[in-house]
Amino acid sequence: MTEPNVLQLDAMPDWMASIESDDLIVAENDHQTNWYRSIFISDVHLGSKGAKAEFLADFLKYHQCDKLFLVGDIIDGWRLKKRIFWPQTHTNVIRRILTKAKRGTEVVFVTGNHDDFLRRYSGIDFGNIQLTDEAEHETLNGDRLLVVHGDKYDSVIQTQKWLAVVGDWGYETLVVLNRYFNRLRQKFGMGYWSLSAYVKQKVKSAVSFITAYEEAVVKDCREQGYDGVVCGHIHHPEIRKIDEIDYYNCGDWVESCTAMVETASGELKLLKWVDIQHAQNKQNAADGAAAAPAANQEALHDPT
Ligand SMILES: [Mn+2]
Repeated sequence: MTEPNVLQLDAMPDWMASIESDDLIVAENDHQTNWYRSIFISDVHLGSKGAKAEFLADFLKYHQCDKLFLVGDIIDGWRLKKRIFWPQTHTNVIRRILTKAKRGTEVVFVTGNHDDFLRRYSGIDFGNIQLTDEAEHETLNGDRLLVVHGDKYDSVIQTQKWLAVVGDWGYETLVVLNRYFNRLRQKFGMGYWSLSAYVKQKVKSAVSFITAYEEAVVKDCREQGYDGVVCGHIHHPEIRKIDEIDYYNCGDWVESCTAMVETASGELKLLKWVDIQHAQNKQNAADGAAAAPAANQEALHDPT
């Protein structure tokens, strides 16, 4: 792998300067929000076409937390180096995160391999946003969790390399197919469904890789004396107890669109955007509102 180039910004982008007068704050206050002790999100891949940025922006709007962990591959620096792709929806995700930080959420940005251009800045703490390669989180029940993206475990796995698996079943093609497939579903008024995640589950080589990966993560976690681990990287959301160690994988916002949350009572659980979307659509229908487009929940009623 070649040495990553540092992304250079000539000036502060307009959207950063305009956070002070953020209209999103008003929008958020107008709606019911779900509060969590902490939220963990990974593998958003902003800057790539596969990123479901609209979904995530919507999720961040309706879910609040004391601590937000970005568990790596939030920005796809690899993709951006090849070609600049940055639509407004991707900016909206960044704005939502910065707005949260500004309003008191502690944001911990754990770097991943696709945003490894940030790793040279690890340790920097600006305001409510901290940049790091690894973090620790203590749950309400006192469990110590290692928070790490997880790409470093690729090299530990003997059987197969992740990239080899990815090459195997034409991952890129699947992600593109998935996009068209869901556009079609949307046309027919159907909700989002991940074709690529489905296919991945059916491919044996991918399954054996995932198992080996999980074991490698848990082994390191135990050696370091943690009770559990929160990671991402393999785009496979999961909650599992492996030999007394809690394994939490946040999933991703390219296929599965999932987030790991710690509830007010200290329990970790997986939220699926698909479920949230269905609940919102149901609510909209019950309110007699016109069917809202899949990623536009602006019409959601004030639930008070
Ligand atoms: Mn990764």
